[in-house]
Amino acid sequence: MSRSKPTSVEEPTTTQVGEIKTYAAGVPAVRVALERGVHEMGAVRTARTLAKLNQRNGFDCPGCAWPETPGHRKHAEFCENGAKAVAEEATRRVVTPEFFAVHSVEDLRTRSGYWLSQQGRLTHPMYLAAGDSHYRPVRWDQAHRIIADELHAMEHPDQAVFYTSGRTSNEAAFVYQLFARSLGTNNMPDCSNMCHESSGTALTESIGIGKGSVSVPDLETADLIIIAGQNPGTNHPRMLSTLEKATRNGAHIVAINPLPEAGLMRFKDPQKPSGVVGEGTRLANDFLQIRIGGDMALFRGICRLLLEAEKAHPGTVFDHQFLRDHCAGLDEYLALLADVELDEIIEATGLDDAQIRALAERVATSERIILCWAMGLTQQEHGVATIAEGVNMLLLRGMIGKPGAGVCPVRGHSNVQGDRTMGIYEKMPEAFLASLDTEFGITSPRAHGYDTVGAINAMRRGEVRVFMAMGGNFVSAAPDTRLTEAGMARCALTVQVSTKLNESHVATGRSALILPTLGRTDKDVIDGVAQQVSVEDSMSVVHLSRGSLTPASDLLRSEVAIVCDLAQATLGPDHPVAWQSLKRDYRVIREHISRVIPGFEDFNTRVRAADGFVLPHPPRDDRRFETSTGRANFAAHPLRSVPVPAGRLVLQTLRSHDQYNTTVYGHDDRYRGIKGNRRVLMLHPDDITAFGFMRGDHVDIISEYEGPDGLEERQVDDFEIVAYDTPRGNAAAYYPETNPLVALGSVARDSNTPVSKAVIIRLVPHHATAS
Ligand SMILES: Nc1nc2c(c(=O)[nH]1)N[C@H]1C(S)=C(S)[C@@H](COP(=O)(O)OP(=O)(O)OC[C@H]3O[C@@H](n4cnc5c(=O)[nH]c(N)nc54)[C@H](O)[C@@H]3O)O[C@H]1N2
Ligand SMILES: Nc1nc2c(c(=O)[nH]1)N[C@H]1C(S)=C(S)[C@@H](COP(=O)(O)OP(=O)(O)OC[C@H]3O[C@@H](n4cnc5c(=O)[nH]c(N)nc54)[C@H](O)[C@@H]3O)O[C@H]1N2
Ligand SMILES: [Mo]
Repeated sequence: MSRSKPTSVEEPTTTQVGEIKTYAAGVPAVRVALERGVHEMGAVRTARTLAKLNQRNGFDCPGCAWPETPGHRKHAEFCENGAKAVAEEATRRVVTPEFFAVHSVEDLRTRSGYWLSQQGRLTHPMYLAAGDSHYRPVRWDQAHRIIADELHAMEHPDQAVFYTSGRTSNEAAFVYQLFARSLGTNNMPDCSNMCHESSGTALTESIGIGKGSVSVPDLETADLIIIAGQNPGTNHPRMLSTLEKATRNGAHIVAINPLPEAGLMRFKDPQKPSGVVGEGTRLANDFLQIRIGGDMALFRGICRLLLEAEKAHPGTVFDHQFLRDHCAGLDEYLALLADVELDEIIEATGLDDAQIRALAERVATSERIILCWAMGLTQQEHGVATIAEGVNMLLLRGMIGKPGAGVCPVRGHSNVQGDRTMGIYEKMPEAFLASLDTEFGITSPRAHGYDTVGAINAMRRGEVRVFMAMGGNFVSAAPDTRLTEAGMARCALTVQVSTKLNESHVATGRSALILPTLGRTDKDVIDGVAQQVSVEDSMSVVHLSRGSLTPASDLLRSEVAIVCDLAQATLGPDHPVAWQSLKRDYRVIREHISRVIPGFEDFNTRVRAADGFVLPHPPRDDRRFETSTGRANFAAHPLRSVPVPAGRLVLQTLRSHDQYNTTVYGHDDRYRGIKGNRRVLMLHPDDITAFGFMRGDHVDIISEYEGPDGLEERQVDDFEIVAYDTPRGNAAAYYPETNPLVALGSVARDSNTPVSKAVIIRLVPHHATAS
């Protein structure tokens, strides 16, 4: 098959600012998706690929974790951004050894992440020896030997760290954690530590399981859907079809966000005639333009108003039977509510009295309420407390474990939830470890390992010898880019299992390996046998995924094969795990999973059902709460918000419409009307004036973080000011360009998630420091 060579990539420089869009999807979305596909893959490959997306016998979309509507796998279920994620992976461009011979690591370090990813799919295992200037091709067996030797040279297994991004299949994740634990470490940080960790932490404490409790049919039949801190039009576009259906069924939708995100306002379904012409469907009935970090105060204020209403009309607001039969900690929580001042709530949220009362009234009178959220809530210092407060609100109304109601943390990466189920977690519970040990005859370590921030700190102290990443782009996704890079540089060996080139391949340890792997769309054939993998979506549905495209090179290996061969090379032929038989037939891995992880009984049979199968969820299934008290717990955290310090701004770092996390697809943020430049800072027009700037001015951004040793400052240079509809004092800029501003020490209480949505900043004119 002929493949095109890497192309040079133009970096646009002029910024165009247009109108903020008031609707999402529609015809432009389909056109953009198809153009991108044809550009990367050619027409035939595009048609073939999109036809298999989210289909039965097809592959799971690598875009996001939003579920397929049950029974709908026969229709084309994809969205503009899912199609872009596929085009990005299925591109025909390739990065070969000749590419690395031309470009030294030094040279590649000067390139943007956009440029790196645009070069195409990695085709060969590559090795950067200590002191060398270029990556050179290496055989697979040599690569495994290099890693095994370095692992054997460690004084303690905890000198190794095994990171996972959330695209890794269940099967690959399971063998990966089995390898790490066989080696003797729980050092398994993952992208979830930077993502929904606050959700998992809060939900486990409150309802005994860290996963959402609703399904697509629940959303379609809810009468009140609250969407806080999420931008589904860009990040979960298929959710819009579900919301549209909910609206048609009479749901009232409330969007809580500092920004008027297009996808929350109106939706034009590109797959229906009504989406091609006309206004589309109104989605959010109410938009509450909240201040960054104000959500906990809003939920608490609502609970206070619910309490007042209950007092005024006893027995009409609270679900007394649910509270009596299933909850703990109510009295303590109600005592806390008694002290709430509504003025304090108004100040923290920036909303007015009427808005807060109207939402409280809705919450008091709706029969089926669902709370959806994503990064706007989790990546806050008080993210765990905020989510727990949202759950408190639902508990007062008995909204867990009944149809059409519940919690809906909308996950990011397509299998991030499954990876956690499979044991990718630095502190898996004893029951899992014991079961793993019994199944395989190993002794898993019991001491907790490092999470993402913990791993970076250990690297900086020089305590990590080998860092291995199963996918992702650790250097660019992690907070505090410069400190993270410095930490990587202290490792003896960094290993990246990747599909495409990124910053983590050029900010390396003293030596480094790139191991090219198959993606979701690629055919996975081992010893002539076609393999399938499985994934778990945001609503605990497990189903199969099978790629169908010819891989970018014959040398690509599946993640499962890479782990099993590495384990064999490291642990030797006498190790109790039969690594080679796991690698040859993934059904054997699923057999093991079925015995180790509750809910996976008869895995190989049940996963073949058209819609897969649903994992157990005790609160959802029968209002069972496996918490410390055996009941759903009211959380009584002190009220927190994010006031704007004088002369400063609070910055949130978010995604544009044309990126997948650290992978930048293009420089336009279509729905926000910002085109041609990602180094922009969105500010309220009055703030621009108040700070003495004009739109179009270029500034350097300095973040301020009060660390244990005093004030720490970090800086990024040359951002263009754009006027935007955001609350006063609240700014926004894109991730990952602004990650250098997020202090490593700035983490969410209890979940250790980097606070990427509330960075205190000040601005200086760009020229002042440019010379
Ligand atoms: N196309 C595409 N799809 C993706 C991704 C991608 O990069 N591109 N990433 C995937 C991943 S890993 C994830 S985790 C998800 C992320 O999905 P989102 O969480 O939707 O992503 P962000 O861009 O971080 O958007 C955060 C939203 O929260 C709002 N926000 C910020 N601060 C606050 C606050 O204090 N309160 C409230 N109420 N809102 C706030 C922002 O204005 C923004 O609308 O998407 C997944 N899907
Ligand atoms: N400032 C700030 N920082 C953030 C966030 C934020 O909102 N603001 N969001 C955080 C969140 S929610 C997340 S989830 C993390 C994301 O952190 P990561 O998951 O580490 O980052 P990605 O950008 O998704 O990783 C992209 C890389 O994954 C590789 N890849 C893609 N597909 C595959 C595959 O199938 N297999 C393998 N082995 N590799 C593959 C490609 O080489 C690609 O370059 O970032 C976090 N960082
Ligand atoms: Mo994420």
